[in-house]
Amino acid sequence: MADSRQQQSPRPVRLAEYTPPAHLVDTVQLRFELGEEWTTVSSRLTVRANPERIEAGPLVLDGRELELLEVAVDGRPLGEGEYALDAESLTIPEVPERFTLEVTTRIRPQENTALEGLYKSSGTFCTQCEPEGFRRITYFPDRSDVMARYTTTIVADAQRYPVLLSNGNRIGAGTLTDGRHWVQWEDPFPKPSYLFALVGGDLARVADSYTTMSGRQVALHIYVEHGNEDKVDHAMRSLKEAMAWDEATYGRECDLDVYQIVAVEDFNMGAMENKGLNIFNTSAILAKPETATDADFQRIEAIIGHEYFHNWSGNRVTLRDWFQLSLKEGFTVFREQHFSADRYSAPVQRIEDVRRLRTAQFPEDDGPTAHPVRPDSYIEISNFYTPTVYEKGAEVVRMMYHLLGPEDFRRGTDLFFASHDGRAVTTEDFVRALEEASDRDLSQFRLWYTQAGTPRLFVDAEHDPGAATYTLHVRQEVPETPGQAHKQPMHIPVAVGLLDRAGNALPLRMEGEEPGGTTRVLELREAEQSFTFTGVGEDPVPSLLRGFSAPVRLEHDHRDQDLAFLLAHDEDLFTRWEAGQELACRSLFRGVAAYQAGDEMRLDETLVEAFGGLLRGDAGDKALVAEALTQPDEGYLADLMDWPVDPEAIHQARRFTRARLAQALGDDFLYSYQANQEGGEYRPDPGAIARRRLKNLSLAYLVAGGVGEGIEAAREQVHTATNMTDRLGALRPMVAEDVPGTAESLEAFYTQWKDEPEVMDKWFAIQATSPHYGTLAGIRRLLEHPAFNFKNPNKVRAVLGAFARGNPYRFHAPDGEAYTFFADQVLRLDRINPQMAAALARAFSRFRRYDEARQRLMREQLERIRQDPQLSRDTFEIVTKSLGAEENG
Ligand code: B3K
Ligand code: ZN
Repeated sequence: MADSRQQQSPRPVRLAEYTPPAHLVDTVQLRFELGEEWTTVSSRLTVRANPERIEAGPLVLDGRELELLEVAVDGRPLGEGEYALDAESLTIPEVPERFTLEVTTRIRPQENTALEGLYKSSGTFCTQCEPEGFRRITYFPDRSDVMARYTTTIVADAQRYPVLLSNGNRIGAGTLTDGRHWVQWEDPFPKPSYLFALVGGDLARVADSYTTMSGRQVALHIYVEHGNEDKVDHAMRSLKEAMAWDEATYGRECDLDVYQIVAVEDFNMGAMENKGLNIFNTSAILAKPETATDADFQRIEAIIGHEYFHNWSGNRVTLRDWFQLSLKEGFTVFREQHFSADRYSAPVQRIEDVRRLRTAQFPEDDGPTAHPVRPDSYIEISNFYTPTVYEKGAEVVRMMYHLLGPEDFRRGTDLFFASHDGRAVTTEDFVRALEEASDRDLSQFRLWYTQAGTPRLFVDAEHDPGAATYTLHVRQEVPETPGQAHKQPMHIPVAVGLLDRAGNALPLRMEGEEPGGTTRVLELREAEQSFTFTGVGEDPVPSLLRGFSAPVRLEHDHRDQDLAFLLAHDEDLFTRWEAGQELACRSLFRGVAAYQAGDEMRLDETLVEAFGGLLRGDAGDKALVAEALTQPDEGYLADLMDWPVDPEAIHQARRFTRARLAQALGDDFLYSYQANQEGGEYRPDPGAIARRRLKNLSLAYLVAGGVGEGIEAAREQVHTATNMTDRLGALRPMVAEDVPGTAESLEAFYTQWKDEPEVMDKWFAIQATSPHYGTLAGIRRLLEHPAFNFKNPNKVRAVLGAFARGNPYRFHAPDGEAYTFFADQVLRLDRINPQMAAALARAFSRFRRYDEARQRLMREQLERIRQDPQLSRDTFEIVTKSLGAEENG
């Protein structure tokens, strides 16, 4: 069975056991004969012993689920006794110093549902090789520190597969007499096997071009299914923006003659940065106003940018081994976030980055699968494409950016790219380049790569009116995480400011220093440290962790009034938002306590005033106002709640608060709804996006509050909307509240959009996350719906992923039936797509955060999954780690 784990437990791979490859490969010639029953892959490699190794020893190649047809060394086919095969490798004991190796294998892409290696997505052949998919195509040293030059010939039926693509430049093509044709590609850049890509299908091409800063022409080709040509304008524009941004910001120029992107419907993640041939999930590329929301437009631009930026951070300079994954991912996410901040609003971008970090990474860092940004070991590397490696990794790079300042950071990245171009390196090489370029000592800072767990900061303030000093006492604690009991104090940049009682920012001065600006970065290095500001006559309000200067959990006992004050006055827009969220969380937790005690829930006046002030104020940045008015979600509240998490009380308190706020501020929400209407053509520019956001947020509140005019407006808007942002902006709150007319609107929406898979994903997700439609019975119905497809990851994410993550109230229903059902789905999916199954299984990993009854129910399901004799390595790792931490206490 695909990927099945034999009875014994798989052995972890450890960073400490890294050794350079025994053999290097200089050139790879591949020939693919794509067929309906099978595909034949012939490879010809020039191999030599690695001079860095004293003795190369036998040649060991990785390979999984391959049918070996022939293997030859220097043209001589090997007999049976001359090589050894097992489930994961091909070993040739005796090989010369230098030789050519020829291998022919047969694979069945049309049966590949794991979507790793070569597979078919709606009739199109495509590949996904990162991290270890190439070994499902042919036998090869499938590791990122083996870099070679590839020439690829693809042969296929000319009618069915007119488009045949691979990395690099097209150097030849022809037709065969049997109705097949061939195309040959040559990639001039040496690359690791994980960046190999191939596509074969009947696709439409949209072409454009870009002139680089040195005047080179790069052809830009985006391939989509016929009929989707009208949905790539935005992606194409975004690509050109990204290319210009990387030139201006990092001095990085595109090194290709042709940059190709292909959209496929079945894809395990968003997109993949294969050299010169990106492959994208359709959901991460296709957009037109009628079918995509503002959020989709922004996400597409970010992902297009992300994959493009990898051309330097990842491809030109690649990874020595998979433990270094954050070298490319953390850095590239940071680059992507910076790009988006420059394109839209920097503070709003920061808020969104932090929200993602807190909802996905903080819980991971605080649970049984916690691991450092640079992990020490893994069972299945596919499980390590995590929020920690990506998002926390980006935070780590961001902290260095701010510690060094933009100029020195740029000098550092220039040095990094120049000294490691064409090589496979480590996070250590990156940090060292930044140090060399800046004269900063980052030795203690490196702990961010090796220590897991989110540091907690406790801040106490002391004002001495007599001496006119203000002292911040800061204490840090890094919590214990699996395998790391004792932690060292970290180097943490804490940006702070002080406000006087009129709301003015105070110029900051520390003992023996000239007065500086109004923001000061305190560099915390000890477990406990105090920082004293002088010339502070009146007791100020501290503004702490401005811009979220470090990925930590900060605790300071601001009074509610001080939070409202910061929300209204702070010059740092992130901190304003943060104060509003903290205020909202406090109010919500008072509601939780009341609900649990059976008392009446009450709405806090401070919150009503603060929110009313935001709505009525003439705050320039509407996007920021919308962010501030957005309630923290149930998952985030669960993460903040002391043991045991009570999903029901959280749900009820949040629902109550939302409805009461809407009632208390009904006129303001109605006014905001009307004032932010706009006619004219849809444009995804920052101003229009912000207005729609505020308008639809107001609408959602009104619907939640049962305000008649709001419900009417939503019913109307869902039909009359001319873009998907507004249509969903009305439908989503209707489905969340199940107001009269919802079922009809859902049906009408389905009829209108059933042929648009990306739109259907939204239709599924809003139901799966609704307390009314996302009940267990509702989820079962969605899985049986004709538009659902268990083999399509987008559909699985839209229903099962959305249910577990976005509907904790129903997922954690006390009878545990949803748990049993969900575990059934994990097991069913594990046979089809282990990566996706492992991702879903994470829904149970923090079961210890819940009450005894729910714990027992979830543990039972984890045990049941673990006992499956055919369980994949992917799911096995997640499930055993989840249970293991429980056993170890
Ligand atoms: N590098 C890919 C992720 C590959 C994940 C493989 N399971 C996409 C990205 O981060 O750009
Ligand atoms: Zn990436």
